[in-house]
Amino acid sequence: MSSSSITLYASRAGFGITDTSPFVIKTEVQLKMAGLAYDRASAIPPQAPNGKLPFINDHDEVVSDSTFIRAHIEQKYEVDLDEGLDTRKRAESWAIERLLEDHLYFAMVWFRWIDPENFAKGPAHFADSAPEADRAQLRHDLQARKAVELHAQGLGRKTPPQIAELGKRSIDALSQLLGDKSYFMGDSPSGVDATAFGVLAAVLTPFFDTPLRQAAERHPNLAAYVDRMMRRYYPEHAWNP
Ligand SMILES: N[C@@H](CCC(=O)N[C@@H](CS)C(=O)NCC(=O)O)C(=O)O
Repeated sequence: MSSSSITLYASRAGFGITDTSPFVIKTEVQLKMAGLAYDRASAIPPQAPNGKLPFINDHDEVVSDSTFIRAHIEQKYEVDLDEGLDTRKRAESWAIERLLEDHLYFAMVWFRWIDPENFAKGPAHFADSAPEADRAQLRHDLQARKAVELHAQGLGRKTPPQIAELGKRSIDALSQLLGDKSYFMGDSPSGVDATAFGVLAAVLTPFFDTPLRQAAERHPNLAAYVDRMMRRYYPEHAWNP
């Protein structure tokens, strides 16, 4: 039994960021925004009820999927992570979240998992704890599963320059939408910032060399935003882009 009675089942810190999964970062930041105490436990996707991280156990109630976890904590603990936002701003937040989670995330995943150099320095190491004799096959299987997922999603059917071009358009749009504000919806952070931070930190981490990172680095407001969010929610983390 955890000391706080909410356990966040996360991946782990890595690739220069506080968790290798942007969705885990989103949920962790939203727990922090809600002011809820929680413990972190490392898990792997097959342990999750829906096969994906994150999930939480809140006093023996298990909730999976970052969006449903947010809805659960807002309802149960009577917090509104979009407090002060009107219906238009809430709609914009949802649209930005979809851009991040259903588009830019997958472009980031492609350059992390399918690009051979990035795969070798990053996700290939997920197999390191397997017996040495099994590692090569496990690495192959992990990458092949991601390729199937990206093919089904659609981006995996495109060429690397096309994936870069589409991802860049999302990055350019995010830079415009943020503008000179401190946070996406204004002077204070709201729910969408947890999502934006998770995906943009994964894009901007210096750990991987990708055209998406280059595109994001051309927007000083995005780099400053990730720095701002990192300092606010993970002041202990050494973020060195
Ligand atoms: N819609 C889910 C997406 C979560 C997700 O895609 N998690 C990834 C890690 S970033 C995962 O666990 N993938 C494992 C897999 O697909 O096998 C959410 O919002 O929580």
